[in-house]
Amino acid sequence: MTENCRAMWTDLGLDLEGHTALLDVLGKAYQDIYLSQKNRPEAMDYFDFVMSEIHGLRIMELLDEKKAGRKIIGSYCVFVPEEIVLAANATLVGLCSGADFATEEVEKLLPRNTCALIKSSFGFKLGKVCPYLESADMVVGENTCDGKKKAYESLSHLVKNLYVMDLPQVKSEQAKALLKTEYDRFKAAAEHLTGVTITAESLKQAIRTVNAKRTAIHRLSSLRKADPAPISGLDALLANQVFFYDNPARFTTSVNKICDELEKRIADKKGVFPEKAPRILVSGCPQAVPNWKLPFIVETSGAVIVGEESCVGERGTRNLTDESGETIKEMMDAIVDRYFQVDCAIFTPNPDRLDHIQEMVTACKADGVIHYGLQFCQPYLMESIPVEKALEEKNIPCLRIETDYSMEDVGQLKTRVEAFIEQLR
Ligand code: BJ8
Repeated sequence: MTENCRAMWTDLGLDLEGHTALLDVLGKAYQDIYLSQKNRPEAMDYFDFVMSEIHGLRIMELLDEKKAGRKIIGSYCVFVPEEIVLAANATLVGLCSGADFATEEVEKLLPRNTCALIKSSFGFKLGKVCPYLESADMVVGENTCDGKKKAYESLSHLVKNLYVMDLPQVKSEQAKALLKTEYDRFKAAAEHLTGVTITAESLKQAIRTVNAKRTAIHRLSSLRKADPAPISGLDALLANQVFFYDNPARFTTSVNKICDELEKRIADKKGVFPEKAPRILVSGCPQAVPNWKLPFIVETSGAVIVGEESCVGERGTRNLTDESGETIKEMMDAIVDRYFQVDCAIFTPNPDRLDHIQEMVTACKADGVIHYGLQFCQPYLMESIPVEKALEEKNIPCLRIETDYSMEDVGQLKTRVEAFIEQLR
């Protein structure tokens, strides 16, 4: 840790002791989980570097952007449109985290039986350990699940620049009109924050930039269809996680570089796991950095994860925004069309998600599905039962797990995952 970083974190108001403890745990987990993998693509070096500097160089870059007049907007959900943020001359960063922190303090503000994702957002704020949150000029909360929307009421007392976006919960024309109204309101708020008026040119460029990011991820996903799998699920998940932090153009180049390497590996029939290793699709709640618990268990038990039906994965990146619009109105409509297809479990009914899971099983050539539900996440836990039923009807094995960010259940999970993998063999 350089002196420059320490000074930067102090200026941001971080608690240095707590932050150092967090980085130590993160560094150790990364070493044990990621760097211990064999036969990784060389291009993953870039992602190793990003992770080693995730609270260092990347934060310096963001602060440099701020000095140059750009604004930083933080978000907790894939419904916050990066296209609008970029077009308003701001940078979007993801704020969800995948580790428990300051739990005792958190439970003074939130019920114990709140999902780990929400609790960790509070923990990172209360413990003053997130430089992204502290750099953000605006933090966007969204009315999605009940847990999040009520939590933002409390978060508004801790984060002075919180902006709450309303979101529909059904897929009707009125609901789409609500999304449109909310995206127009967000566009105005982003313009107000940055002092920059979005133009047709800036919006078009922003749509292209975000589409390029998503297209690179699509390319990566389709290469994971190969057997033997050319990349581990852990590494692919990491790319999907870094999607929320990195400079968009650099991210796109880096993912494409991995893909170039994977194409060669596939041609040489080179994989990270032996041919015919059981292939698993993970479906359910988002897995934010450093929540690598499930893929680590799966991939140290002899199976490979070949896709993530998740917001840190396919659900977040599946659709592109139509680039053909010429006016701001046409492009804003295209953005609404694109995001309205996101099949988060907060929607009712939500049949598209069932279809998408089955489509992904076929596309990824998965042998089975693990439904990943965070404890106390009603939307995804509720949907896990119809998901399992629909898969069983098609003779696709499914394992439903419910867990949190702690390591207490690792042994028990490993036993269940190993038994499931045996069944797939
Ligand atoms: S679009 S999945 S990113 S809301 S795990 S907080 S649902 S209780 S994260 Fe999400 Fe947007 Fe939907 Fe995607 Fe609530 Fe469940 Fe917790 Fe969750």
